[in-house]
Amino acid sequence: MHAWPTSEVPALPGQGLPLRIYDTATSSVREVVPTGPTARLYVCGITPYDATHLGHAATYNTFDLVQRVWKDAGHDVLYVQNVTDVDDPLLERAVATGQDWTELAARETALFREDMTALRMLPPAHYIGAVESIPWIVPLVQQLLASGAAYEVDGDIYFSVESDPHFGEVSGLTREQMLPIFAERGGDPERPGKKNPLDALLWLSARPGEPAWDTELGHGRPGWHIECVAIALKYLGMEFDLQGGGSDLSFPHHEMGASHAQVALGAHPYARSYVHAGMVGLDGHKMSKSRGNLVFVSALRRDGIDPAAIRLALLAHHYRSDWEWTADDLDAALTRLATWRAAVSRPDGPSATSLLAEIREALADDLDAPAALAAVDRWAATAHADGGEDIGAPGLVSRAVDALLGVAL
Ligand code: 5CA
Ligand code: ZN
Repeated sequence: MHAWPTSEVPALPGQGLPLRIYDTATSSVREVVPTGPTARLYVCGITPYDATHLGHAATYNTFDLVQRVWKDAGHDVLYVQNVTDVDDPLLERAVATGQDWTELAARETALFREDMTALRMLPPAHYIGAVESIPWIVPLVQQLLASGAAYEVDGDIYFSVESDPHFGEVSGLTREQMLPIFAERGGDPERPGKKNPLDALLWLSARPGEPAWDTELGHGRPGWHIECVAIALKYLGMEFDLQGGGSDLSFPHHEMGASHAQVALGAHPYARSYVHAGMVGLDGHKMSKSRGNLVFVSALRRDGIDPAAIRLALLAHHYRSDWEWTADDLDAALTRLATWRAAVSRPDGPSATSLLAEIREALADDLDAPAALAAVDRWAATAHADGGEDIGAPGLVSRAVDALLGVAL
């Protein structure tokens, strides 16, 4: 699949700081310094059955900041993202609305690309669909079967969680905590014939009326977790630097993915860090396609809202906190954007050297975007009040805000 066009990242003087970020697996803020010159990042992509909402945008904004901090610290970034373009929720929506599932997926993926472009999210180098990844999924499942880590239940294939001594290390949940979450998030703990209720589906044999592919595993389609594993291993290999997604993916998705890979390759760990963004809510509930309480990025754009303001509204919340979208978020962002634009439009301003250092420090400190915004606010307030002597300052601020926060002033 093709991704979306890139936004130039302006060059900045000096160099950024190493990224410290909260790793779910160790429950701690740690320096995640890439092992080589190229940082390897996998971020779970959308299931394209509805338009991009602000919760998705907040999560992708988080990992866009990760890339910007790494680049500023002198790394290249190899970024991979998937599209879950065949899975139950997509097929169910297609049937419910009388659409062809491939057309639904293609249309929503196209809209996602437009939204990401408008929000200046840096594109992945490899943007890969589940369907495209079937040829890499099949040998992985075969490997798991051969080693006894996978087994059949009525023609479907399951992963045995007991085959991985590290199972549970990503989310840190107990079995009692896992069980209800597994059932809520696509798992089937009650299915008869499974060795362990938590065992996850690797391969689903063909169901009437559903798409299926002819492979060495039989006629069927892949499970969800193995899709991301196959794509990540193909393009990044084991021990890549960071696996990202929203907090609803820590279990079971990232836990299972790590176990699938660790057992199939006999190596550990799958990713060097697991980073999760908080959930954005609306009217008291997590924004979700299934609940339908959504604010779409594309709807805001259609209403003429500047995407830079949408992005500033996201940046005003720390990525790890859960928060509720309200109309005030957008009003505050629009005011801030106008203030910043006026300040960088002046012929000169107060020196911005320390501001650049403050933005870098804030972002390197567990992506503290709200602190970075506050630093720019302070500079803009001084620029309005006193003007300044530095003719390079407005240009430096607009380049720094663009390069580090993805906001074009
Ligand atoms: N295709 C899978 C990942 S492989 C999937 O979870 N797709 S999704 O469309 O449901 O979600 C895409 C990303 O947005 C995931 O990282 C998910 O955690 C995140 N996300 C979904 N809803 C919210 C929300 N309300 N707030 C923040 N992030 C969200
Ligand atoms: Zn995923």
